[in-house]
Amino acid sequence: MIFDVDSETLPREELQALQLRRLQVTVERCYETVRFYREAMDELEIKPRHIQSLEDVKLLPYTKKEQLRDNYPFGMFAVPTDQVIRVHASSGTSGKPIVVGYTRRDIFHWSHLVARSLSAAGLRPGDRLHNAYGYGLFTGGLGLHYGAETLGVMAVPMSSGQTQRQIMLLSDFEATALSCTPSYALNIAEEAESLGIDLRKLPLRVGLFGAEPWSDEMRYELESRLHIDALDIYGLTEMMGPGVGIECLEGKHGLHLWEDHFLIECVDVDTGEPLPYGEQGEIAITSLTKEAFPLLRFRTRDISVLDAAPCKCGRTHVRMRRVSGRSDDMLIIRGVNVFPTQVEAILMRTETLSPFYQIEVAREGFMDSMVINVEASPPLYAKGQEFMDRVSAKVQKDLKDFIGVSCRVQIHPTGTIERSMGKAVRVIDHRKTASNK
Ligand code: DLL
Repeated sequence: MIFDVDSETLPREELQALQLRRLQVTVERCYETVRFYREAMDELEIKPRHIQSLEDVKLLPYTKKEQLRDNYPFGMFAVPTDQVIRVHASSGTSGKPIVVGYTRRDIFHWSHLVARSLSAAGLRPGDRLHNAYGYGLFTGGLGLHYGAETLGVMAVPMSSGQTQRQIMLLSDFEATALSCTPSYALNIAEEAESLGIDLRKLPLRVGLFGAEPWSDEMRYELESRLHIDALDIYGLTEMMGPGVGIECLEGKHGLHLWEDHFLIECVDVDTGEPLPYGEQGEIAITSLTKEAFPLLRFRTRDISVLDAAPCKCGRTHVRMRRVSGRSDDMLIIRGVNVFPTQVEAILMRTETLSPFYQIEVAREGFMDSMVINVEASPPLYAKGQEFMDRVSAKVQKDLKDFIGVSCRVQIHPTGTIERSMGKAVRVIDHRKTASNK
């Protein structure tokens, strides 16, 4: 069953005609009501009437995160604040966050798109969603919550933390779906195992994991430890929050991005030139229905590939390959580009290692160095140092062969790497801290 069958299976020509109408309205709204856009478009000598086809999106200015930050807190709002019924904010670790606003209609659309996403993941009225995304300014908690209610699913507003209590309630309330970051799901699985609770015996059927990059190897790990289908859900505060796209249960390969509400481009990270389907680049998104916080060509910094091939589920919306990482999280180690998810995939193919890891990067003299700290599985640790040395040598070789970078792999006892409650910190880059001093 498809929740919103007319919109989700719209033939592409009709979908594009709808996108164009909505793009024209959005551009008009931005130009008339947001000073930043009026100035940016005037500078390019572009008026709303110049947008006559979807191709014309290329005429519009990009929007970058820094520009949103410069307009803190409400400078990018396209409606008077008395029409804004909710705000959220990005989790910026330093400086001011990016604040986004929603009108009543925005909240309606967001709830609807999350309901659509949950439905694509196989949820139906009668299901119970244990929602362990954080509630608050972060969009994960309330975003999933409203979507569940809209679909008619019971929402359990757990938020993150208190892992033992989460496990008790997951089991007592007989949740059929779990939503949280993949790293927190792993934390829950590990804690349950240490308490002797077998989560695989619960009615839990599906996991909605996102808000951070993760690998297919992590998917297999979570699927086998929790006995569920683990699906990838994508979104970002600037566009509304979770529910911009999701993998469907049938395809489980690429995330459908809801193109009736978002115009998706993939662009060259350096030049900003639009790229054809199938090429890897940065995802840029234009909102098509948002009232309070419309954005034109927002540069997400997320690196992926778009795929327009039809999906066996029948949905016609373009699919985005699992995000490999953010352009600003990409490590450049002695000239080689490395995403933490690539390292994750190799660590997780090594059975004797546990899936908890952190990457440390530093500069030694003129050379970058990368150390991968990873935990041993208890049986590996019990085998002693010599055996662990052999495993780390093997992983070092795999990393060199598959990613092309030499690094040191340090294996630690179980439980020594920090567990995540939300978005995991995968990289500690001492080069950045050193240059900030
Ligand atoms: O993380 C919204 C969200 C909540 C998405 C719950 C999914 C589930 P932000 O905190 O603004 O919003 O972070 C957005 O997180 O640009 C990506 O870099 C990353 N991200 C989000 N989903 C995924 C995913 C929420 N499925 C930023 N895979 C985005 C990889 C993801 N990265």
